[in-house]
Amino acid sequence: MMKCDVVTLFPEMIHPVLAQSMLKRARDKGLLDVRVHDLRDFTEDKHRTADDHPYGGGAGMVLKPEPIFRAVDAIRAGGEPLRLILTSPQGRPFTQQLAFEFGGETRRLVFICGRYEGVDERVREGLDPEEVSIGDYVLTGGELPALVMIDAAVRWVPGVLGDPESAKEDSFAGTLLDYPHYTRPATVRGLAIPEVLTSGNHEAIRDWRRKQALLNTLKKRPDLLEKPGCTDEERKRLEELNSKRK
Ligand code: JCE
Repeated sequence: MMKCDVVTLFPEMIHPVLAQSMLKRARDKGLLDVRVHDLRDFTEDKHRTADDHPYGGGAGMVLKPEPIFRAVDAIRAGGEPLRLILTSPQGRPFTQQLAFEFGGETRRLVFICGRYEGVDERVREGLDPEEVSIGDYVLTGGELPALVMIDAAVRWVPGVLGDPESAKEDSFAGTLLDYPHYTRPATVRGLAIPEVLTSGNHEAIRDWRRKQALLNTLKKRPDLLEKPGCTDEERKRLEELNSKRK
């Protein structure tokens, strides 16, 4: 069971994503508990102001600290241990390793989503959240990163994927990219599927897929093959394949 909270000025960005496909099914099965908190509910002025101009001047707005502090206080009041995560382009990179960690986390994962120019720096000082980035590009806020992290993490919660092997076998779980997949029809617009897949020879299919995964990785992401997680067997097969290529 994965438990999380999303603290956001835009709860309507979160809800529809949670209501579809795997995330919906995980929630229906009781394997994912997500609570979405509207920052405006933690404001105290008539206009429910959650942002303000930056001290020192300059363009843009900054999320006010108090609504964020109050939202986290309210979550803390539930009494469960928390793991606070601030989504930010300055954060440590989100990886499959961290997705796996989040998926097995027993504490509630609290995603604090920034907006505009970001959050008041005292949120970092006061809450000391882990700062995590989903990649080296700037977004308009932390909602999509929070959803990306929840989506990647929930796959590691036992029972979420139909087949427990799926999480492991998918691309990036090891160091290799995936092999090509095909479904019916056997021929479409003159494009046929590889014959081996209809041979019924499971050993041949396994070999073919392994080889395709290696070739795919070599062609599209050769950098992945430099990584230590690549097994010696994979490296050896790769050198063989490489030497046979013209
Ligand atoms: C965010 C902004 C930097 C000025 C809150 C961006 C995460 N991997 C990521 N890319 N972008 C984000 C992210 C997360 C939260 C916020 N911004 C926009 N970022 C400098 C403005 C505001």
